[in-house]
Amino acid sequence: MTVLEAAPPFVPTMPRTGKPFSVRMSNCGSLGWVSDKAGGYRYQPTHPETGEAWPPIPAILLDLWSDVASYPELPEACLVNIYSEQAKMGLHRDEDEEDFAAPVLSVSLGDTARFRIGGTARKDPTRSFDLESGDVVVLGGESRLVYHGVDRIKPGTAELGLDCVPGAARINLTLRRVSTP
Ligand SMILES: O=C(O)CCC(=O)C(=O)O
Ligand SMILES: [Mn+2]
Repeated sequence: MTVLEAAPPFVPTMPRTGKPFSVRMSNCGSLGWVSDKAGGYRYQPTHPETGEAWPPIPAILLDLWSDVASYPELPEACLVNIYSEQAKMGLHRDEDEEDFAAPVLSVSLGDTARFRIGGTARKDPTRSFDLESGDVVVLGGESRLVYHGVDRIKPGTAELGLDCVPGAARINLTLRRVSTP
C-alpha cells in the first residue's frame, strides 16, 4: 500500500479562523503535522480523519536524510504537501518542533515552484528562486528558523507529471526531527 492510500490527503485549516489551506497534506512517520481551527498547528501520531497511525517513512527518504542531514537521529515526521496548480504556501517558519538542532530537509517533485526565503524575522528582506523536480532544500544551522514559503506553482513545467496523485501539480516532502533525542 502506498503512503497516500494508507493516509489519504486531508485539507488542514488555520488555527482560530478555520480558513482552509490551499495545499492538501498527508504524512508518514511516527508523527505527522496537522492543523485545524480548534487544535492549531501540532504533531500527532494519527491521521486527523481516519484515526489511523501514519504509515512508515520510506527507506529511500531515510537514506537521503542520513546522507544529507548531518544529524545522528532519524526524522520522525515526513509531511507530504500536495500542491494543485493554484496552491501556494504563505511565508512561515517551521517552529512546531522541539529540536531545532536537526535540519528540515525537503524534496520537491513535479512542477517547478517559486520558493521565497527570508531571514529569522518576518520583516527581513526575502529573495526567491525556483525549486525544480528533484531539488532538495536543507534548512539547517543558521537557516533552520528562517521564514520561507511558496509563491506559486509553474504549471506544466515538470518533465514527468504526477498523474498517480489526482489534482497534484507538485508534491513536496518535508522531513523533520520533532523531539529531542
Ligand atoms: O513546498 C515547499 O517547498 C515548502 C513546504 C514547507 O515549507 C512546509 O511544509 O513547511
Ligand atoms: Mn516550512
